[in-house]
Amino acid sequence: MYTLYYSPSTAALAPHWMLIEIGAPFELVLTDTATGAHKQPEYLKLNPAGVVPTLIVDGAPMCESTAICMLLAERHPEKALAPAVEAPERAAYLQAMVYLANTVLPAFRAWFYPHEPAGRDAAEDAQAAARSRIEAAWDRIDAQLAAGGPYLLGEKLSAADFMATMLMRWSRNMPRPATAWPNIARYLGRMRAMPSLREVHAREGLTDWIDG
Ligand SMILES: N[C@@H](CCC(=O)N[C@@H](CS)C(=O)NCC(=O)O)C(=O)O
Repeated sequence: MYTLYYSPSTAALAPHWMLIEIGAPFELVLTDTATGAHKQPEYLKLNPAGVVPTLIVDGAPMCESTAICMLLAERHPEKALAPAVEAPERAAYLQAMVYLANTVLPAFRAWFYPHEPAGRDAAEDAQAAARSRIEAAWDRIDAQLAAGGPYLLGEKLSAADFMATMLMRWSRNMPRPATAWPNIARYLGRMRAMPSLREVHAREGLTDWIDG
């Protein structure tokens, strides 16, 4: 049994979606970032950075959306959402997860919280820089999909697709959303056809983007 602390449409979406896809029993606890619930002392004991998501695994809190997705894939190997250690796709999988966590996700953090990198006076420049980093990521992923889709790792769906789709969704109101890249648009058409993605939208009360 897992417990996921989440707020709608945030970095909790990929772990939430994976839990549904896996079919694991879990409890969902709304930690609404709009009301500051993620900064309350009780929650900070679980997640000292005061961000969502947090997953309780066997009674212990775990933070970082990408790591949570990797752990869920490992704990439910029957769902084959991560290549085995000896599989040829393993290196590409690790590379994709770290790239999404280390390059793409922080660029979105700077896009949505542009005062963080260098203060409010530099927010406009920080957001412009974040936008170009995000678009560079779409260039790279679009080329990767063109070279060998239909999923990020090729033939097999993996946890990387849950993270990537969540991040692509976050670009929906940007000047050039990820869907402006043709191979990504085709990829998202396939991901949007997954019933579990529709289900996580419904459970989080999200009505935009899922239908294109
Ligand atoms: N690296 C963290 C980032 C989490 C994060 O930035 N979450 C955002 C929502 S997407 C949040 O909690 N924002 C509220 C805040 O920072 O006050 C992860 O991947 O879990």
